[in-house]
Amino acid sequence: MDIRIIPNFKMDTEMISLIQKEQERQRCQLRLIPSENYASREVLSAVGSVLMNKYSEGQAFRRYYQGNFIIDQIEALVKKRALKAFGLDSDKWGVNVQAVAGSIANLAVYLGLLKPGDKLLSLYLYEGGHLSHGWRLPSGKAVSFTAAFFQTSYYHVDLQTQLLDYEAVEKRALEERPAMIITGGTSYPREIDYGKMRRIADEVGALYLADIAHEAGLVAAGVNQSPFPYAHVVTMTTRKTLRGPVGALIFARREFIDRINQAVFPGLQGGPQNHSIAGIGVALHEAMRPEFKEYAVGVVANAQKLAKGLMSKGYEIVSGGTDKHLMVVDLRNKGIGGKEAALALEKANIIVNKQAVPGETSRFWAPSGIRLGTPALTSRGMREKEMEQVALFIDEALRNYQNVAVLRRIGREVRDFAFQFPAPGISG
Ligand code: DSN
Repeated sequence: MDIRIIPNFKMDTEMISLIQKEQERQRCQLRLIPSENYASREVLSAVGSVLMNKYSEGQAFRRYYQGNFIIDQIEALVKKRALKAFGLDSDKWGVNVQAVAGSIANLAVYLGLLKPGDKLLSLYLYEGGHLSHGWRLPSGKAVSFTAAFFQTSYYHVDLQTQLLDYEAVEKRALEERPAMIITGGTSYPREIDYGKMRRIADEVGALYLADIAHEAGLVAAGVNQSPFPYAHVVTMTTRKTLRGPVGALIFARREFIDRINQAVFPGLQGGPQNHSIAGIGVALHEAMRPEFKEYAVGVVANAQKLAKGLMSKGYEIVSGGTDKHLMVVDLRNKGIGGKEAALALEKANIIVNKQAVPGETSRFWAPSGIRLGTPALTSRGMREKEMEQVALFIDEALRNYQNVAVLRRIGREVRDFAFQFPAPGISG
């Protein structure tokens, strides 16, 4: 297969062979990790372009180095598209497009708006939060730098319903008196009541950060609720449901954006990744087309269908379903660990990740569940009918998780199945 986006890359046969193998893997496997997707050929072209040859520290039209006339126009265009994609008024909101990843975006928010030692309140990691929201091990050891520089505290889901209990969140906020309340993360499968979270933040005098890294594309398409009417700051990554490159966007109300810009550069980063910023711009352009709305509707319908298919086979889905693109399967009733399940599924060409579950009773590296999502499969044109088949593949593989011969046979069937659906950026 040709790597058309980098046509001069023909001499390093060792590297080109590895890239081709990864392309092939992405084409022949069912990729169910909810934070992954397929970027379009146009996004890949922007990211693989000469824009990465330029240094451009500073903000658009206010750079430290010369030669940024074109880069300035690119960054200004991406900012304009970012505000438009989320329906925001530029008099009220600013956006920073330079953070290289979601964790850095969140750190920039804390460094820009808080003082070291201030307290954060966020969702407990095992119930769907994120490392960059200030995770400490139960022993108290800080795992991320966020926890080293800021005090952290957590709110929880209700262990019966596995849903956020807003009264409990309010109680926790009143006890902890945080400087910032954070929502979002990596695996909470339900809509969040952003209005309630803002009211709780106001009650304790906290700022409210909504991290919508996972559901950014669903929010842009209007398929999931928007936090923008309520949050002071919204962060997101761009390579998940938004189908862009690695990168992040930080939206902040006008009074906060300058401090956040300063925290990104010179606070945390040097020259911005202009190629990724352009790729984000292309992805935002795609996300404003009517087909993207259809895509986002499909992502959620597929996730709901897949959850239903698995539940009909006796799998426990955390919170009983999903409002989004992802679900967490608690495997404790099946007598198989999340790690064994993920390794067995990989042998069958089905790629998921092991995942802690609410009320986790096992170790973090060998948790009790797996996490599945539909953004990548939906990008390949799979719909609800195909989700029935995907649920059958998963169930058969998990029932035979110790039988390598059966897993290999399922793997061949999965490969034939996957090949029927073009992979954007590779075969589409
Ligand atoms: N790695 C991302 C995810 O899979 O959700 C979060 O950083």
